Amino acid sequence: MKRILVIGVLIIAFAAANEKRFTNSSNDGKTNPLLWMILNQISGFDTKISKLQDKNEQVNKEISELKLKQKETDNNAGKIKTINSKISEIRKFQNHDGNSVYEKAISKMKADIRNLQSKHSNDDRRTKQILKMKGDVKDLQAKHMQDDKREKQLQEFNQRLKALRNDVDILKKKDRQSCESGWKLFGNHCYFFGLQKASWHVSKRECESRHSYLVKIETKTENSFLYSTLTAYWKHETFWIGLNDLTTEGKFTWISDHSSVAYKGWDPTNPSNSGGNEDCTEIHDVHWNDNNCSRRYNFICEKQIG
Ligand SMILES: [Ca+2]
Ligand SMILES: [Ca+2]
Ligand SMILES: [Ca+2]
Repeated sequence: MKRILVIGVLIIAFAAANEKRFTNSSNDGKTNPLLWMILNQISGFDTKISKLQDKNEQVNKEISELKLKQKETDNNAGKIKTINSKISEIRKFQNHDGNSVYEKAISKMKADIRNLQSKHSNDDRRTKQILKMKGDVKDLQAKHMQDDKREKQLQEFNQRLKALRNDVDILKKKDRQSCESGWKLFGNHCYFFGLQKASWHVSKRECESRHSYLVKIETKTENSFLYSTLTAYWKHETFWIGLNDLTTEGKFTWISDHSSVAYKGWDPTNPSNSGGNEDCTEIHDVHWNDNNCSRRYNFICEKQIG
């Protein structure tokens, strides 16, 4: 519209100039008020046109700037569209099967973590159990070693005890095989030679006070032992023995068990019962002889060993 208005004003001005040239070429317009008014208007229009042109340039400049902004906006819109497209793709991908692959992956990872934690926890528990078992085994080994040590000590103790018992048995055996001081051993019997002269009955009591009896000579070897001892120590000494016929004349028995005489070591002329009063028996040199019981002789006691 502004352009049309400007063009119209220019046409009117051109027409007015032609009219001035053809009507009065010597008049500068002051003589023609209409022309002067038109010229003033044209001048005003020129000013306005100039302003309009300036404004038009400014508008064009703004339009250019707007176009640049529009282009930039369009570019941004393209980018946004691309981003939205990608977002859409991602959402579509995420919504696949109603569950996210990532969520699945995360769930799987969480499950793995839980499993690992559980396994780790189990491992810890097993480790603790193993450590405890190792400790128990160590304690048992130590206890076993102590038991072994005690067992060895016990075995050594038992061996020493056994050795001591053997020693005791040997000593007992020796003791059984030996006679107390002042007694002589023959076989498994001990013999005491009493060198204090006394009657047969006193001698008998002397033996009894020594937990023994007047000797009972049962064998030739026992008789030989007595003979050899008497010959070696008390040659020609006389000793009472346990044989007597106090109960029944002529029937000799041993005082220790009242058994009849079996082995006999009589002197060839005895028993003689000389004077009708020889009921006790003594031994001298190598023979027995019945003699008066009141006579005072040495005596021989006998007891079983042990
Ligand atoms: Ca005897
Ligand atoms: Ca007699
Ligand atoms: Ca006689």
